[in-house]
Amino acid sequence: MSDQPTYYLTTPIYYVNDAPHIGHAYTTLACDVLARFKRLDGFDVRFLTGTDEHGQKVEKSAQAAGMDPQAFTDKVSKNFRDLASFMKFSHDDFIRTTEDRHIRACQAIWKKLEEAGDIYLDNYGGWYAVRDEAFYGEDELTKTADGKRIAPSGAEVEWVEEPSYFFKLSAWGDRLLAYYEANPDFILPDSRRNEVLSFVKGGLNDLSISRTTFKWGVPVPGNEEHIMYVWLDALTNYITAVGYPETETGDYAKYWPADLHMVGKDILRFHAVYWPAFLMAAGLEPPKRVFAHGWWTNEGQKISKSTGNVIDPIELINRYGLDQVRYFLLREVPFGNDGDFSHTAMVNRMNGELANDFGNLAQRVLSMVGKNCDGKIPTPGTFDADDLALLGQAHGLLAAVRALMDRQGFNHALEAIWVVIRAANGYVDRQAPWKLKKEDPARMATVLYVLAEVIRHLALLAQPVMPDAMSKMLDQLSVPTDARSFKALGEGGALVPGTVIPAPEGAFPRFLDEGST
Ligand code: ME8
Repeated sequence: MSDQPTYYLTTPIYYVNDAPHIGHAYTTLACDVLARFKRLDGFDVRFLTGTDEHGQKVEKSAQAAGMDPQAFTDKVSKNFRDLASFMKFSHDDFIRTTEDRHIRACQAIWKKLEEAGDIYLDNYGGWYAVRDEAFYGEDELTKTADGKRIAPSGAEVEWVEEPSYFFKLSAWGDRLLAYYEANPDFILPDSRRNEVLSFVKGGLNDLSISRTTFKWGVPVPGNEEHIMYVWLDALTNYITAVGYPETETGDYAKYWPADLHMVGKDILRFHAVYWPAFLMAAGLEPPKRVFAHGWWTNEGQKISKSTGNVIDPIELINRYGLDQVRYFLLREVPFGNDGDFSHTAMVNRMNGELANDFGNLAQRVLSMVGKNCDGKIPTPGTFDADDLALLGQAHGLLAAVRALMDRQGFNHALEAIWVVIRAANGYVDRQAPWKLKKEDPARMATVLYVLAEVIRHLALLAQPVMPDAMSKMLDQLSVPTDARSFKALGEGGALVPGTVIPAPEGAFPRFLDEGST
């Protein structure tokens, strides 16, 4: 077996009740950036995404569309795959819960839970929100003026009464708390961890894990009157995709436990409470981390179909460009917090940070190399203190960015890169290489070399967020494609003087606002 370290990360699998929107694109984007970062940093990465195709919510949506549920899920799931390719997501696998491999894995984990004595048959009577596919206690609900009961998520609940299998979740509270205690970074950010801790400390009820009143799901092994609760089915996708029930060899042995389940804050409880309890009960290891990010609003409004303000990621990208949107989404908000999308904020970041700060830096430097150095990487002389300070900042960047990415601090990682971009712009202004052409060409060569080398660092490190623009920038520095991993940031990777570079082309156009909203 190779000793290359592995990194297994997953997105939620999205319900196929509706078209993908910016929220779905955001979670998968964050994972894509991390997957690309880890690959460039030498890891054997497995990046999983997919669609959650069973359950009452999907069944109802299929009925509303007048379609058979399988035909309906085939159609909607394709929209998610199309978005993934449009956004150039680099997932290694796209799982659909209607696949045979998944049905096998679900039935296998069910049997393990049953053998372990963690499942019993009883009757369920309680409140259920189809929109959330979740059960709620009476004390969690509020009543509207017209007498409807509403879950904390805003979803309407209905009374459900039927025979049901239960999972003995109540028996797992102490073991979950011990797991959280032993693994302080299991739930990030910390504020979310505290929420989960107090939920579990408040005592856990057994969980209804089967339904009998509809059919669109995985049959319970041994009692086909029941289908498995859609969340037990859905969560199992994370092990299906690494070959469960085969655990001794193959991908499971290689990649499990997952390094990261990335989720939105709405579904943290399922991932940080139910899922590790299911896994421990089945004798399997829990994942290493669940990160719950925040919620996007649109110009201050909750994104919802009923208000008609759903942001279509494809429209956004057609308007602003893929890398620009990728950058904005991860730069605008401290990852974990809620964020508000606005066209003004988007255009400001595109023009200020991409076109001005970074784009101009590269454009100015590369044009000077083109004009004043015969289009070749110049040969530097001895570096002075100003040169060494800037080079030192660039050389320190990988370690800083890596530490931030390891805690999913995307915006901080981008800020760290921009600190060096701004420092490089300050250096250009101070050193004024355009003046040196006549006065001191040898010094000009040194200054332009330092700048080209710093731009190489910046472009390499920004690749995960903006793969196309950075590939273009690295092409313009004639960095060979096999010298674009982070290994090239170490010794021996520096630009080779004399290398011919092509005529420069802007990586980031300025966005001219044509009276947008
Ligand atoms: O919950 N802002 O699927 P789902 C940020 N099938 N992220 C958002 C968002 C917004 N406004 N809206 C959606 C499910 N998301 C289950 C998951 S996993 C085993 C099963 C993102 O289609 C965010 O990641 O409702 C959220 O957790 C997810 O989409 C919910 O997707």
